[in-house]
Amino acid sequence: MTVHRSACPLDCPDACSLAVTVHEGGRVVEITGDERAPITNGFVCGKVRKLADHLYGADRILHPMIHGERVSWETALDHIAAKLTQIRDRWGGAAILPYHYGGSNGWLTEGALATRFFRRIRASILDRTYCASATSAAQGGVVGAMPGVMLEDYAHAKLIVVWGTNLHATGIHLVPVIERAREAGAKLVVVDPRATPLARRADLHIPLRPGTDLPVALSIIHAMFERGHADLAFLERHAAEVDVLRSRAADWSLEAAAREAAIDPALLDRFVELYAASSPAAIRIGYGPERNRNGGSAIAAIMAIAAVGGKFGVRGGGFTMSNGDSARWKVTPEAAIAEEPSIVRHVNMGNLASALATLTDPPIAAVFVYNCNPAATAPDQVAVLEQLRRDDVFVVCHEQVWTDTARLADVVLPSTAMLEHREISRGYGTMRLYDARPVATPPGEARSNNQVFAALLDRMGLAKPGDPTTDDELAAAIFASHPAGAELRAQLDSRGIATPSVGEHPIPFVDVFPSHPDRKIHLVPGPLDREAGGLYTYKRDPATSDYPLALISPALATQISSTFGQLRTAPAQLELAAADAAARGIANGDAIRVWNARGEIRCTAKITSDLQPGTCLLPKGLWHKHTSNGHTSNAVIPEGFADLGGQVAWNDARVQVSKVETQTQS
Ligand SMILES: Nc1nc2c(c(=O)[nH]1)N[C@H]1C(S)=C(S)[C@@H](COP(=O)(O)OP(=O)(O)OC[C@H]3O[C@@H](n4cnc5c(=O)[nH]c(N)nc54)[C@H](O)[C@@H]3O)O[C@H]1N2
Ligand SMILES: Nc1nc2c(c(=O)[nH]1)N[C@H]1C(S)=C(S)[C@@H](COP(=O)(O)OP(=O)(O)OC[C@H]3O[C@@H](n4cnc5c(=O)[nH]c(N)nc54)[C@H](O)[C@@H]3O)O[C@H]1N2
Ligand code: SF4
Ligand SMILES: [Mo]
Repeated sequence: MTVHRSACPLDCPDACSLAVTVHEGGRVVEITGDERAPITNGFVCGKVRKLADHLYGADRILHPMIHGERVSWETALDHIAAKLTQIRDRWGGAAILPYHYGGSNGWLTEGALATRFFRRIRASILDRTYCASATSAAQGGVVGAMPGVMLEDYAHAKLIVVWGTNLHATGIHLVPVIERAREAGAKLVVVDPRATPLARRADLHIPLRPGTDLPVALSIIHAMFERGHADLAFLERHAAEVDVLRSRAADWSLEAAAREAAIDPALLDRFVELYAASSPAAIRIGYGPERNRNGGSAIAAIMAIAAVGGKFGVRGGGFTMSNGDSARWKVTPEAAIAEEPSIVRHVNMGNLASALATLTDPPIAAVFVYNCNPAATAPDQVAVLEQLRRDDVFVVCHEQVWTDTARLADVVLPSTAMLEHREISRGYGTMRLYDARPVATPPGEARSNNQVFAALLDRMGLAKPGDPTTDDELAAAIFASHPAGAELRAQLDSRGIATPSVGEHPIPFVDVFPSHPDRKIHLVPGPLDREAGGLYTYKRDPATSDYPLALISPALATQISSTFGQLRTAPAQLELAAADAAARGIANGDAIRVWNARGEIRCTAKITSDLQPGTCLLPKGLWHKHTSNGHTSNAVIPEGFADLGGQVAWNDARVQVSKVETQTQS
């Protein structure tokens, strides 16, 4: 047995540093957290502790397959190259759509040779809008690449606001830091439609209706100005467009916002007073507020609260969203890709079904899926499945396990997993960068993304002399193009982990500033104002009398989106409030249907006191096998977008629910 240092590249803010015990034969036997990253603090989540079940489980794809028949890699790659060449000759490269998202958060397996390949065949460009695109747009416009409050620094806060994130599932390493802060007297506020584990223990829980963060945040801003709680000195010195923000917030009294959010206005009043009185105050902004029609404006308004309150400039004060794009890294795989992007058709990934159904000139004739499981994770699932199953659409899926998408693909290629390939990755919560070498032997014939795309570049005559092509060459090209590449390389070589040049704990507005030329926080940035067609303009709830219930689909503790879903045996349960169940004659455990004009889900009901009447919940990432009709929450999620970034509006689904009379045997 050998113990190797590694890192977790999964789509999770924590980016744990790992200690991996590997058997002589290259088989992973144990994974724990190590101490290199202070936030990991020696422990990892249950998902990664049990990674061996994923790596060596019965669902692992071991060999290339064409239409269910095992073939050699040579045959599979020849077939793909021939089909793609045929399609390109007939319609041009834009008839080919790469489809990829969160399976891999590193620069060697997301980007790199896949990007080079699709750029060189001039394929349609996928706009990656499943997640964080409204948030990134808002963050880019308001503060640019300024890092937020470091997770470790929440220990210094006297007030912690957890806004739209369920940390017990999706950011477990912040939980003990918050507990420590509370032991030292910090107050905790949670803004979430659901009574999450933290909300249940909070000093204040604001259970707002999904999609109403915008009026809630604007009303808080308005009240802070009106009550003299705005930090005018900070705003004067460090903020732009203060008056525009103030006038746009003036439409929202606490009462008006509370009505929209279906909450008691006294809760908002308490928020304002508590927030104004507390410093340092940190807001941990999650992805809950972005996934609706108002998402971009909502995130911008929440960030603006911290500026109006003047909460920056002290350790533990301000907000944290994503630190992934922080300018402090400036690590990009562009040099390694060695191919400039060109102007080709863009397709929003949330429009997969309609793009396949309606695009002509050229149509989409091939979909190449990697790092993604759209059959389980895309919106408008019923239409997506129908389109992907068409005989005249060629679907390739490069995957680790037999996902719902792999099962419907024409060609399936087995992929390596984390620990089996080299990966350069960084956290989007913590500011740590890793270079993790392969430590485990891939089972079967699994190959990495770069191996697959290198072979296709060769076969289609697209490789150029001097291209960096192996993982080692790609890694070298990435660091060679970085201004501080040598320094990062030295840190990585000694400990496998690097910290940015600004240090591990920069304080916003002391050590780091917004990356705009004036170094100010922009409260109503022009580009965002134009993109949103008026930033902070509230769009009302899409509920109708036919479909009155808001369906939210947050993360499961046991999976990362749909990843690891093959290991779940428990069937899906729709959580709903007792009043909504009673009004429909539904009891706990009853078989139900959940539907709207897009689709229907058959599952069972779970009555909960965690939700307010009017909101129900079916988690994201379930697989077809988890419901009795093979559809998941995605079947009732329409193709709809937030006001910024083309972000999919997951939580704008509105549904009706009814009991299914079970057939009695005669
Ligand atoms: N265990 C686990 N960890 C994960 C993931 C996973 O699937 N499982 N997924 C990873 C990925 S891809 C992501 S994007 C992150 C997501 O992590 P989070 O930011 O935690 O996002 P969600 O789980 O989508 O939802 C978080 C909370 O937002 C609430 N919410 C829903 N709608 C609204 C709203 O309109 N306003 C407000 N204020 N709250 C709302 C939900 O009730 C939920 O408690 O986690 C990452 N980490
Ligand atoms: N209903 C609903 N649906 C949602 C959301 C929601 O809020 N509600 N939120 C969404 C969010 S936040 C996200 S991030 C998306 C995520 O959606 P997806 O991008 O589909 O992410 P996963 O479900 O994690 O699936 C990723 C797949 O990539 C594979 N993979 C991992 N590493 C590699 C690799 O190196 N090579 C290859 N070829 N494959 C690899 C994994 O095995 C896994 O099957 O889902 C979205 N779907
Ligand atoms: S998924 Fe998140 S918590 Fe789990 S090991 Fe990876 S980084 Fe750590
Ligand atoms: Mo995500």
